[in-house]
Amino acid sequence: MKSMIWGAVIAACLLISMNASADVIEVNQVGLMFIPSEVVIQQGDTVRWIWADGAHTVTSGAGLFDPDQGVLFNNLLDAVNTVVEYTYDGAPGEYPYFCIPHFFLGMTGNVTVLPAEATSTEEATWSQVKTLFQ
Ligand SMILES: [Cu+2]
Repeated sequence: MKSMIWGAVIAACLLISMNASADVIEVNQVGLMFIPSEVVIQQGDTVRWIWADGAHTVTSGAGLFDPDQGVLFNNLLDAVNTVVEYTYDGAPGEYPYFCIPHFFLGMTGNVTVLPAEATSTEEATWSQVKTLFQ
């Protein structure tokens, strides 16, 4: 019985650590592509773009015709700036981005931000753990 309880506690702690901490999701620049071009993250997570070669930008927006392009971020991704990071702590939703010089060659990506569930999951898990000791 005791080992079952401790198993549950350890499982609960693992769940908490998985959900409560903000993640960093890596996207690689490979040629004229962002790989993976589509990522799904949680509110508060950070996307890290990693340069490989050439000169690129990581620019928020749906493209060069988007009047809101670059509002959230507009960074060089090149031999000097080899890593770009952005933490999506705004509203959940779709956040397209692109590379300015290669937009017309299809160098685009999208980040889907889901609502953060960390707090509610954490509370639910702890209430389950507490019932084991009552
Ligand atoms: Cu590019």
